[in-house]
Amino acid sequence: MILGTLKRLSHRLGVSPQPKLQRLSDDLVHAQVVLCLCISLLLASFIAAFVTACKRRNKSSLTLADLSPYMRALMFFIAPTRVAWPAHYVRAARKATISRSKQIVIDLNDLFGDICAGKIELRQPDDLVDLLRGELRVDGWRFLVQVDSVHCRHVQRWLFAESVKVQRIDAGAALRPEQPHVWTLQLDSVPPYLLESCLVRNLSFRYACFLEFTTVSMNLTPWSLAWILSSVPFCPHRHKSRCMLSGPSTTPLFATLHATLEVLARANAKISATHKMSANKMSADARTSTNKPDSGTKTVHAVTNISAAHASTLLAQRDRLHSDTSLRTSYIARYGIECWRERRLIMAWEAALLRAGMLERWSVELRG
Ligand SMILES: *[C@@H]1O[C@H](CO)[C@@H](O)[C@H](O)[C@H]1NC(C)=O
Ligand SMILES: CC(=O)N[C@H]1CO[C@H](CO)[C@@H](O)[C@@H]1O
Repeated sequence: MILGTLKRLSHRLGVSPQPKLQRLSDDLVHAQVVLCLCISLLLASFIAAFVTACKRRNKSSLTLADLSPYMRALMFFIAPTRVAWPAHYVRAARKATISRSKQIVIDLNDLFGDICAGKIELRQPDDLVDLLRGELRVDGWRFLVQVDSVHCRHVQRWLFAESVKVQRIDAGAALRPEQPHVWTLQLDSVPPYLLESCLVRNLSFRYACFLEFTTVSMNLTPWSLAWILSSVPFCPHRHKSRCMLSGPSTTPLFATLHATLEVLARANAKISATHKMSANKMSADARTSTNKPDSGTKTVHAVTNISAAHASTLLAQRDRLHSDTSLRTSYIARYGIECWRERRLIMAWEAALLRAGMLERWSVELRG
């Protein structure tokens, strides 16, 4: 524009533009042409890229052969029970293949839902140990478990509801099969604020007994992914409330060995105090009695980490539920096949958590 005005001005003045000015205008025109060329080249390459992207998307036509490395790795962990995989596995395979992430992301809810519905099966419950540790790798593919925010909110809501609910003591007690005169008290479903009174009442009468309970490992931070995965056996699940005798319990999520032993010490002190009182009364009533009344308190004889043994017990029960025909038939008749599948999965899950060190099972041996 400036050049144009200059030219017009010089024309009107009857002077030809100076050669220097002429060269300047030529250079400018040259630069403009180069710029135009650059822009059109850029545009062209953009269009080309867009078209290829579109083509690739149209061709979500990744062939089965393209997906097969993913599917082969996935098949190592789970097996479809029907001819076709549920659609979301194929979608995930496509996504991972396009992004070349080499990751197989397993959604917790999908996994439980598909197994309960009988669409897929675990190949080896043992693989859950590595999966939960985040160490399951097949052919360079890494398996990850994912928990969505909906599941976390469910757990939060359940914890809150349990914390305001008035609970009853539900201490399961059973004779030990290997020592038929010794009792084991299962503390997992005793709410923390009732634990002390439960121990006072139950221990006063028993000479020797074992306390057993599960805790989440101290190494896990509450609400971390590992913690949420560890809470699965205790949370209410699809069919769990119907098919479990003891029902879901929040106690193991916050119990620690240390805190439980402290409560035990307080319970012991109370038992000892009541015994002293009754002993005093007795000796006042009958001074002739020479029998020294027993103090009633218990001493901790041993504290044992029984995680590995408990995991084996769970796996054995899981196998029995599968291979013992009469047990299987009656279980399925009573609770339904989906519940049966879920129960077996949760047993395998809990055993894997114990073996991965995410849950711990403790046994405290008490002697009078
Ligand atoms: C308890 O035993 C399990 C399995 O043997 C082990 O992974 C875990 O680290 C042990 N926990 C403690 C606190 O010793
Ligand atoms: C086995 C046993 O005696 N369990 C008892 C423990 O204490 C609670 C609370 O009193 C009882 O309900 C259980 O029966």
